[in-house]
Amino acid sequence: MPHLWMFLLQSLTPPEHEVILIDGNAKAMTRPELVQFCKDQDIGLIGIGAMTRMVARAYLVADSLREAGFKVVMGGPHVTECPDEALGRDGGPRHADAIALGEADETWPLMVADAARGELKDIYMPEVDPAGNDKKPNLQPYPHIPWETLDLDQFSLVPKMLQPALSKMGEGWGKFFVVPIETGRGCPYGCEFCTVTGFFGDSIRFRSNESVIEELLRLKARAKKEKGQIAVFFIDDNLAINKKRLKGLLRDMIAAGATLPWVAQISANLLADEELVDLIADAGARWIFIGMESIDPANMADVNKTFSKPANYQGVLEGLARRNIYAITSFIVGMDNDEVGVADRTVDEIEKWAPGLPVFGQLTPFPATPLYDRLRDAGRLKRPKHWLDFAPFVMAHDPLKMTIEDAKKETFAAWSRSYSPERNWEAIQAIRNAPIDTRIGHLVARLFFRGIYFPQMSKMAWVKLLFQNRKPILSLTAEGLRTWRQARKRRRIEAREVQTAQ
Ligand code: B12
Ligand code: SF4
Repeated sequence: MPHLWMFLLQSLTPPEHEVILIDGNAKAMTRPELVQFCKDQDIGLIGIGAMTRMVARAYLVADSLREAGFKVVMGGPHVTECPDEALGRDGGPRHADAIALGEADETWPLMVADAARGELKDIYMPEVDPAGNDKKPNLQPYPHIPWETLDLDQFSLVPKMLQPALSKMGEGWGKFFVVPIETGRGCPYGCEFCTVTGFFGDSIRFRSNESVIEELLRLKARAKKEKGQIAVFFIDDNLAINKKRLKGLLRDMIAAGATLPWVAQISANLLADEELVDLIADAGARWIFIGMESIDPANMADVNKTFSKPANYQGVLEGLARRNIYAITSFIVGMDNDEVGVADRTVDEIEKWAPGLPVFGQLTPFPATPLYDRLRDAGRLKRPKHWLDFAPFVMAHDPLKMTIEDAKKETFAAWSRSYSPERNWEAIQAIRNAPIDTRIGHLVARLFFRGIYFPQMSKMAWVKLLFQNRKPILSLTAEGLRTWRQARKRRRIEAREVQTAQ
């Protein structure tokens, strides 16, 4: 899925400048290739955005580009939280000529204009109100992102080698895009590990329903033109943070026919409302991402997330599953009350619920979060700048009741159990009454989600995976073909009946 900020800032760029977007996840280039590309294109200013997770790589890219003489500006959550690092004011090397702190909707055009005049400053930050708080963009009006004309090819999720074969199967199979859209910003909940409340603020700003619907309708038209599928990821941190507003938006979407398949993040406490879940289903939702974090209420209290009650998780998932919506359930390993065996305890519980796509991370102290400060003050940070020394699934601090190595093993165990061929078969069996396309979508999603932890980067890895999961694949393929043939037969009979009647 592409990152929204690139498209957003492109739309906010003064019109006399051309913007070229490259997503480092979708279009892999070596650093020399990137430098050459920028020279060939005669690029005047380079903007790089990165989360903490990928900032070390972003710095390397920035260093190569600056060495080649390009001006580099950086923005996004990490540089906002660690501005001195990017500017080399913490004793380390300098990586950026300038940085944008916080939301850059209003500062980006200024940066571009200053760069064009050769007067780039070091730091750009939003204006401050009399109380000393950042003035946040109110999202009304919202910039026009020209989805109808943008080149989305680098983001098709259908592998290139499969596109010709899949296109022959009919409309909608050759290309599949997931497009990020926001309807609001901000979250007041302040979970201890999260950067969102600090970055976007605790007051929420919403776009107008009309502006969201207008964007959805343009995407729907684009999907039709491409003869492909477009799904939307509503990237709001908690789409249902204001239930009344969301109900209004969903009703308006349904009335306007602006109902593409979509995914959104919503916390479990807001999903007990039957009317809301009905509207979510009617408006096209397929998957809801829920930050469940832990099945242990003591852990939830430790991270200031008691509003989300593990005792309610099963009911919430079943309410969604009754409407053929499934959940991506996110868990954190290595919380302070976790002990060895937490993976099995958690997965035992998950397997009692309607199946979803569980993902397991580890408690990670992101800079400028209350969690970071608490662990630093308690002297528990083992790698205080873990992002410069990134190690996958190796915690940066000592958990209280197990070791860093234990947490690594527990994470491995949770992923292995949750995506084993046996579990995949069980999950598909558990939803055997759901429509066939929902079940196929579920299986495909399970095979891809496994790759978050077990990278599946070669054809061989995929062949092996498909072979191991042949049982559900063959069973769903046979049923799918039967359903397709029956539908074709029915259509032919209906056509003949119409002809006879005429
Ligand atoms: C969508 C999303 C994802 C998607 C990313 C897919 C994609 N390609 O977009 C998914 C679900 C896959 C994902 C995964 C992860 N995510 Co995420 N994600 C988000 C989310 C919800 C929305 C991002 C967004 O579009 N925001 C809206 C735009 C407008 O805001 P923005 O990106 O910050 O951009 C603004 C400014 O920052 C600035 N800006 C940004 N970049 C640049 C660059 C330049 C040059 C300039 C001038 C300005 C600028 O201008 C923009 C306009 O104001 C954010 C939370 C949030 N609300 O932002 C978390 C968030 C970014 N994710 C976060 C995390 C931790 C992760 C994971 C590491 C989680 C995990 N444990 O696996 C993974 C990492 C995945 C990876 N390796 O890439 C953290 C990052 C914290 C940090 N300090 O880095 C966030 C902030 C959430 C949180 N709870 O704290 N994520
Ligand atoms: S509810 Fe989600 S976005 Fe809001 S503070 Fe908690 S983890 Fe962050």
